[in-house]
Amino acid sequence: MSWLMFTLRPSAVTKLTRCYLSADAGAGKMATDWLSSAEREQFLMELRATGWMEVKDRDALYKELNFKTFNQAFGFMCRVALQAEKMNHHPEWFNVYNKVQITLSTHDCGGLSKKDIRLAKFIDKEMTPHPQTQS
Ligand code: H2B
Repeated sequence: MSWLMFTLRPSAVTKLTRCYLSADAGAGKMATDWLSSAEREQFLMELRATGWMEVKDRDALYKELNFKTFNQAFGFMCRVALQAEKMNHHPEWFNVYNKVQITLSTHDCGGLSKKDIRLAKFIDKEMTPHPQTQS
């Protein structure tokens, strides 16, 4: 592994390091965001089942969400934005009226990481109607 560090450009090494290990200062624990190929296949299978698609020519996930109203779309975006801030991991998204188009990828890694999976699953949970609102 050490030879790899000397053959890669410093910026690439920084990116790889940032991607592979992200220190969670609050809990003082080191968490790896790196996806193993087995984890990647499993998570992508789960997310495809809920409408996520892999982006062509880029290691990223894409999903299009339609809401009844702009208010519902924007309220959803507010909730996801708060979660993104909490995770320090942000979506690339576009909103027109009741439609939200979301792309997830980890810029520090140049591709998908566990953070994208976590945020995608949070988004899917936000889309599931809560029992008390099913009136
Ligand atoms: N969001 C995403 N999608 N990828 C990142 O690599 C990323 C991010 N990095 N949000 C964070 C912010 C980084 O730029 C800041 C400096 O911690």
